[in-house]
Amino acid sequence: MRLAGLDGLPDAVSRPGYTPADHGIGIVHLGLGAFHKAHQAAATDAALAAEDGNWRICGVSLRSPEAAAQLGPQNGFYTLIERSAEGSRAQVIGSIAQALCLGPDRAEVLAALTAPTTRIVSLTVTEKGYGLSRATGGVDEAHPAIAHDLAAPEAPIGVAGLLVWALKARRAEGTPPFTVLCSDNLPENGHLVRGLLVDFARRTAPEMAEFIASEVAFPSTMVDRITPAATPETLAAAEAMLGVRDEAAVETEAFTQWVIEDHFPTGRPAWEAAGAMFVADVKPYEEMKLRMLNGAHSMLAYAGFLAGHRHVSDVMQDAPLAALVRRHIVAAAATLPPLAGVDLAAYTEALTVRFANPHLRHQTYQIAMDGTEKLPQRILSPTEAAISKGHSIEPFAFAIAAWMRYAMGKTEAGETYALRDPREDELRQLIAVTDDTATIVSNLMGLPGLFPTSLAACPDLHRSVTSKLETMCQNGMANAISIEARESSRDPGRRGQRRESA
Ligand code: CS2
Repeated sequence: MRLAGLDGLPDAVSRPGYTPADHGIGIVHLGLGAFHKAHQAAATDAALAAEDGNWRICGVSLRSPEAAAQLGPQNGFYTLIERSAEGSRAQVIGSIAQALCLGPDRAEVLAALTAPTTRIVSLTVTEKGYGLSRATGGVDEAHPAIAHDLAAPEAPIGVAGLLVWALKARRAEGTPPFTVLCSDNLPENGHLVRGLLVDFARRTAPEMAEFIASEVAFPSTMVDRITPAATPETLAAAEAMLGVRDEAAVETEAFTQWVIEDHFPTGRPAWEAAGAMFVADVKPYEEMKLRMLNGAHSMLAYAGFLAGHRHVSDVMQDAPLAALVRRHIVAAAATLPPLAGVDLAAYTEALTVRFANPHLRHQTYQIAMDGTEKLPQRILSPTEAAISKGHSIEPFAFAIAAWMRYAMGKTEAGETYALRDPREDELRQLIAVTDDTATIVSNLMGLPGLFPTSLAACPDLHRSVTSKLETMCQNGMANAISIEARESSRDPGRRGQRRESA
């Protein structure tokens, strides 16, 4: 038996506090993955229970048919399992009305994007899904979907192409534009996506560029909920809790946070019901989360993976590495301006507890993917801030060196692994041409569009990263972690202040 409705579920399983079929679709979501199911779809479920409205979701995968195949036969229903020290809680979510895959369901996807009832198009397509050039803020012409859509703007397959096409079609029909809500871990994500769409329009539908810049709303948001990829164990756990099979179940932590700029000219669900916070400027919250949570996540993923830790919770059991995680979060916090109402020390403590959650099987290898897309906002931007404030660069240099060691693509036992990074080939080539660590560091720091010039040309950073990478390569990651943790505890001055080195 497979989950397909709400009848007959055990009492311990919570179910929607509204009748899903009574609510129409108001949101098209691109990127129908685990994170969306654990975060925005769950928040929309709470909003629908709190306030009437046609805000159910048409979920779309741009490439993989998997999510639609899982959710379709279940009428969009799936189980969200929350895992915390208090135990596991299962909830069936009813906010997804339709699940599509662009390839086979193209006509339905285009119809949903142009429907006057669609008032929000939200996005979680991962950092690399946009085809954004960080150097220009416009499109990256080499990105496969961008290249395709620039050549064939009438048959789009990527985010920029689809949204510009849909906004143009709506305008021609006299339908107001939808609000574009980017929920990926990018700094000022609304602003970035606006720049992407305006540039794409300039090249393919110039009359739309000014319209998009001035008439379409792109509220920025900070989203937070640690959500591992679902595994066969997730599905088995859901089956044990529900008594029926659920191919779309997902598990997550109890914590959830959503900070949003309240700029939705055509309305929005009552996401406050799920604890969402509406603010005028989301940037300080985004910076806090990207630098403290995601920056530490990336560092612990590279170092932890190579030290043999499969899960984030295993990392937090490794005392020297856990000390470095804490050092990283504290150093990242020191780069931030004070934020009214937010206690960064308490946030630091909460993060270490969340990372240590033994009930969540969050793989270091999952977080380690797409390093070239994640490093700028997570590690490099706080490194620049630390330098300009005269703080120690050691925590950031350690994170950068760990990423470089990871980019070598081989464990200490000699096993190769896929980097799962869009620039994997370039990285491998830059590393393969030499055995000299300092040259590897120069090569990787010189990768076009990755390190800002201020960092690529910083001798202190180069020296520190080289020395740490040498230790990692020669002594192994576990020893490098112990050495780093020992040095940092012996020399607390290095934590807050930059050494007066040559
Ligand atoms: C993680 C994030 O995979 C990653 O890169 O750092 O997905 C992280 O779990 C979320 O941003 C938490 O909100």
